Amino acid sequence: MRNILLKASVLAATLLVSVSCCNQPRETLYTKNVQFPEDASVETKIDMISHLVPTPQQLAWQQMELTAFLHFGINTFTGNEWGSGSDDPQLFNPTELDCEQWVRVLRDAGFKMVILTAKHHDGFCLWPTSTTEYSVKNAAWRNGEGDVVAELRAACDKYDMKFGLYLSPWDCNAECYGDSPRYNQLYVAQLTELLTNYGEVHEVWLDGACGEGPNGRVQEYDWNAIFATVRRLQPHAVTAIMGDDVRWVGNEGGLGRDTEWSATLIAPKSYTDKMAENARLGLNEMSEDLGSRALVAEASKAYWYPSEVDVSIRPGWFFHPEENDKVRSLASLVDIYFRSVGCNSVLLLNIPPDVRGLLHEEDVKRLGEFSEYLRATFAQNMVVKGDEYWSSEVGEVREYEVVIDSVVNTLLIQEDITRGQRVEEFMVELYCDGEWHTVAEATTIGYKRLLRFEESRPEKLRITIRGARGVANISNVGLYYAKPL
Ligand code: FUL
Repeated sequence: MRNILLKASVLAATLLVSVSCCNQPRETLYTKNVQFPEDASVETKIDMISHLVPTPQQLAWQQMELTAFLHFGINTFTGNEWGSGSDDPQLFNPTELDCEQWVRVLRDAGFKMVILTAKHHDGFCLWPTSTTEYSVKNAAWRNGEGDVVAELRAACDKYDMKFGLYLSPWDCNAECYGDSPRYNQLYVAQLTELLTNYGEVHEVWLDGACGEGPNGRVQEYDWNAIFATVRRLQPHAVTAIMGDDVRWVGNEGGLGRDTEWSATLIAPKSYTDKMAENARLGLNEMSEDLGSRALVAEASKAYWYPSEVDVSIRPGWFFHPEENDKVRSLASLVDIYFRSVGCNSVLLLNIPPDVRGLLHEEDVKRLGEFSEYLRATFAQNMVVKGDEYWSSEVGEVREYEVVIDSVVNTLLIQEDITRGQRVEEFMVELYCDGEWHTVAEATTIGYKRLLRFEESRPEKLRITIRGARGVANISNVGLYYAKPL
């Protein structure tokens, strides 16, 4: 009997799958980038960009939502933001370094990954590299026997935290900086050490800062060799900023765009042969519009290049004791969350360890408040069946029941980006006191969109997809109450 029942349920499941397959014609998806045919019409290009999807690692990265940045190095001990490369390495001497404290605090606050400045622009290396003497090997700390990268790695393993690295291309200490081939070799050797000896690395963060070497020589980076090294040694890592998986949002103030396309027309800066096309389209990371129909019409190629919002919890990136009373308020952190995670971006929040080698009490306290606020806000979705998948034609409207007597002021909506980012415009209405009220009108959704509005006690919610590139796939809709701060 059990066997017959089992067979019957397997058959039913198979039929269901095939029915939904028959209903939906097979779609061709383009992973990470798509080249438009030369003679493609605007409609064809729009259709193609609507089928542009992330790689599995870009998707996993987006789903993490919260990453912590850890600026720590010689600057922590000199008070500088940008070191000159000539500070005595002996100065690096945290008295109570405890990477487990960092990771425990960050994990409890909801962060899924940490990124450490293994080397900042000053060139000081937090691991005992064989490529330079300017490292922890020559620090007072543990008589030169320490390795911050290894300690953080071990802490991440212990607390199940993903691990990422920042390795500044600009290096004020390296004597060969500006002697391009020699420095490129040194840089690739440093990357090789980091990506070989410290387990799995999930994000490699390479910024675009580029100073002059000794005698005014300008360094030309060999991005092809650099990214080939990352792909070879850590094929599952995403590469950020100069890399082609994760895009800098364009400011350091925590401000994502209202209209934030992950399916963009901007080529990553390390694609040097594409810079003429960026210039022709008038695009840089700061441009307001990176994905409109007008740009699609002009472009020859599109990129899945989602935004990361990097911002510090303090005025500086590195720890400065005089900023202990300038840690961002809870209201500021929450605003940043709504403007980053709530605007189709990942939040990369910097929390710099102090001279003891600990996350400072003020920052720890604020992170606790932040995570408690998010937990309380998003504890219960007040929309009934908000996670029912909805494939919507343009102009379609969907009504949802709301849990009786709930007071709400925040909408959450998500697109299934594994089928592309498509929504261009949508409207949110609430049914209260016998009438529909428009509470929000917005443009893009992407992985996640959060919208705040006045406190209401609705019976029903209505979403209208006013504009989209083909069928929009909405995977989740929610209503919540975010306590005003
Ligand atoms: C920039 C650097 O110049 C800053 O010091 C900081 O590291 C920031 C995250 O990236 O390019």
